[in-house]
Amino acid sequence: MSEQSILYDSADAVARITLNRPDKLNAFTADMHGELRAALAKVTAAGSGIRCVLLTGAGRGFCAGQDLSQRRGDASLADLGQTLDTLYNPLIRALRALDMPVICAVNGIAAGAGANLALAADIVLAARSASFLQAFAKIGLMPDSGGTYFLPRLIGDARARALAMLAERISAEQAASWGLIWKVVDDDKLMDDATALAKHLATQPTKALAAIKHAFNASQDNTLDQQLDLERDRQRALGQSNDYREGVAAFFEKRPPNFTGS
Ligand code: LHQ
Repeated sequence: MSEQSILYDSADAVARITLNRPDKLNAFTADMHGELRAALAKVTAAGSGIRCVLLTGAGRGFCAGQDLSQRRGDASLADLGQTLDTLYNPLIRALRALDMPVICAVNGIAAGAGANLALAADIVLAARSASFLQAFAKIGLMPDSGGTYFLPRLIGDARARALAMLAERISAEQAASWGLIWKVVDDDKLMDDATALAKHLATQPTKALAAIKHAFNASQDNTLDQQLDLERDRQRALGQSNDYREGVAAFFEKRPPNFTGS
């Protein structure tokens, strides 16, 4: 691989992963999937010390989904189910399963699988000039990479169906006002704000944040009874953590807690 299509750097327990094919609005190639998998493996490697992931894109786009130049002519007849099974679905599952928060800083257009990759994150910030597009129907496809799961849960069935069927682009402001994302920030503030947020989260009780993440993931499908049981089990485990002990001690000593993520 000559050009790296994924950039990885880490500081202060935050791993920043940057989609890096700016000329193609960071559209996904198979190589890029491989590099992204390798980056996530670095995050989860024993002793990495990483406690938060920040995902963003290089250039004027966040991600334009699948690179369609790899799907022209006869290649368009390739088995898309296999592509999803081997590339996109493992990626979405890996991000959702990660035992730490994933922040997504959407710096520009997020289209197709790129939009749904962003929605798989725990907290999504978008630049004011960014936009979201379920582009699939424009090329004869349906939303994938979790789009049909995330969209109705985040913004309701009516808006989700229309977005998917009409393939209409919505602004970051619209996305925030519908509850599709956490918030919109000025373009020139996006990376500073997202980095500050990620650094902050990396100082927080990582096990508790992971439990919060998994509990909210599960609550999408669970009954109240199941959720109460899950909360009991996860809280029981958190009650044995160093960070819980530290949090209570810090409260009584009237000082800020020093959470280690253990
Ligand atoms: C691209 C792409 C792109 C290649 C921009 N590919 N070059 C999963 C399983 C397997 C197969 C199928 O798909 C999936 C999941 C999916 O993601 S399907 C959906 C795929 N994505 C799309 O359909 C979006 C296609 N792109 C667009 O509609 C536009 O480019 C958007 C609306 C994203 C941005 O429009 P503009 O801001 O006007 O930029 P542009 O169109 O001029 O793009 C800039 C360059 O990026 C351009 O290259 P060029 O060499 O002409 O400067 C585009 O060809 C290239 N590019 N998206 N997906």
